Amino acid sequence: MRVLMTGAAGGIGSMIRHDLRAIYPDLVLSDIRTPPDLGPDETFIAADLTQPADVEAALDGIDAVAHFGGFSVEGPWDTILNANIIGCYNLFEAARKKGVKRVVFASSNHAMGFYPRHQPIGTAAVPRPDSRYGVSKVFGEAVGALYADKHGLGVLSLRIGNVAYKPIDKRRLAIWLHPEDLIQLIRIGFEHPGLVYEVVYGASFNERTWWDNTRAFELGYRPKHRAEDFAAEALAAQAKLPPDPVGDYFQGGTFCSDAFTAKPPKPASAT
Ligand code: 15L
Repeated sequence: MRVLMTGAAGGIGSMIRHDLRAIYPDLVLSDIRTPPDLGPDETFIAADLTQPADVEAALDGIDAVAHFGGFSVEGPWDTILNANIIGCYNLFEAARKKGVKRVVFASSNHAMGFYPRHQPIGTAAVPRPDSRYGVSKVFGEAVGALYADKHGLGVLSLRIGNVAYKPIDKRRLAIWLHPEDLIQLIRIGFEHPGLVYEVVYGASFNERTWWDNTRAFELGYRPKHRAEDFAAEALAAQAKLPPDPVGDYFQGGTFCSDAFTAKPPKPASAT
């Protein structure tokens, strides 16, 4: 299987690209900028997601795409529009034209960030994005579903929590995703037979989770990493953070409190 990873120069790309290449030796990396530590044995093609011709050239001869390209946090509308909305559309359209079979789309927990932490949600919950960034992820999931149903691409949308080697605060104890568990989810997206369109949460084995990830388990996901092993460290780090009544209430954290002008939520115990 010839695999392309977009966003290869980003944080997640740097964490997983070597392990991904051990599984898919023909891995092609792509980004708008060259990864600074690109090795001589890695294949890289520069592509600006806003340029359809660039994206089509990157997808030439590719069977499966891990789409991690775009802007990975909240940003100005122009940035989100170009990198995450136009860029994502260009990716799926190029995948259709080039006969790509599978796309794993890096969606985000921020598509659902305005659910309170005390309200567990599954993959069928209505989107409640917490930012322009979150809106772009809802858009990407919708484009993925369209291209799966209308054009027969197999698409897996991963609503990723926080990819890191360990959870760094209380919120991350609920949403953490170890890079190895992320690779397992990408493999499901590429290899699960008969996959049409699926949404799953990108989370490791987190006992404090807010998400019902039954569908991921049905597809064969067995996370190996357990957030609670780092609980003492993460809670000590949390204790040093200033209180954030909005961010601490909602699943999306600071993405919710940033530029928040609505009525502040009542604490969970009072609702
Ligand atoms: C994301 O979607 C971001 O890409 C990442 O930088 C983190 O902010 C993460 O969510 C998170 O919620 O911790």
